[in-house]
Amino acid sequence: MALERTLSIIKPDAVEKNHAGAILARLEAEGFTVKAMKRIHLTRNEAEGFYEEHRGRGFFDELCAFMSRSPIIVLALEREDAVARYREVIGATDPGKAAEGTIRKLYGASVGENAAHGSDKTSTAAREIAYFFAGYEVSPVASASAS
Ligand code: DAT
Ligand code: MG
Repeated sequence: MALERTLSIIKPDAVEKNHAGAILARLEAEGFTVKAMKRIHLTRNEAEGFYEEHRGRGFFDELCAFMSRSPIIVLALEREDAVARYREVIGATDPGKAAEGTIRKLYGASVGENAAHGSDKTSTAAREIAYFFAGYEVSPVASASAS
């Protein structure tokens, strides 16, 4: 299996409830390495740009209002099979349907406020990492084992 990267967001609800540290510790315990990280407060336009693929869907306005209501923590994470493994660790989109022990089950309140974001495939991960991080902010892939 290939070493991959994925984009993780600890969403406003989880940051507001001071769950960011527990979530980061869990991700490290699951074998993810932090390649870039920052805390930012998105504007409404920035949230809409990130979720552009969902524009026009019924939950789009609610989603972008939520994602821009308070700060988030954004991470570029690396491990073997990172995209799929990360989505297993966060669990299903709806916390009510997420498996026991997953991050969304533990920390999410509803399908809208579900504590964490994860890229859905490697091509999406590359776009999402580039959306939040300039090249110099992310450890180069080629030297990943040395950094
Ligand atoms: P995921 O975040 O699991 O990739 P998604 O890409 O389908 O899920 O949707 C992006 C986010 O939009 C999701 O994390 C929460 C919100 N969302 C999705 N479906 C929703 C719904 N039916 N009602 C409210 N919010 C929803
Ligand atoms: Mg998605």
